[in-house]
Amino acid sequence: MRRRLAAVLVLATGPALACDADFGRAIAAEGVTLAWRARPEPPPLAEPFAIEFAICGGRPDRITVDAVMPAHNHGMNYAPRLQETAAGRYRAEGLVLHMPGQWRMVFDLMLGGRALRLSSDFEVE
Ligand SMILES: [Cu+2]
Repeated sequence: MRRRLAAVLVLATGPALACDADFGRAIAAEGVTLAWRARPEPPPLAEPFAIEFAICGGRPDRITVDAVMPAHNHGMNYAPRLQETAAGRYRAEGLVLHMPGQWRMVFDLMLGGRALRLSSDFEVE
């Protein structure tokens, strides 16, 4: 069984954020928009990097962030750390993509008892 190395954040209730983030990569589903960017951008190969993201349209109770390679059915070898940096703004650090190819950033949100998965595919060279 594959180890789970996703970052998990459990949140107190608070205000939802207005959709004003210009983070470049956006995913929208079921009335929720998640905008994210890598730091540095694009995500590097085999070097630690961070992502910043903003969620609007709802405030999750719980967030899980993971990066996986769908073609190879594996994730990362390191567990990232996730924190809320401002209302509705988040930063995950310590992600490492150890192989070139197609990766998928996966955000699992719990929103008022509803599970929502948002994902975004990108290439790493
Ligand atoms: Cu792989």
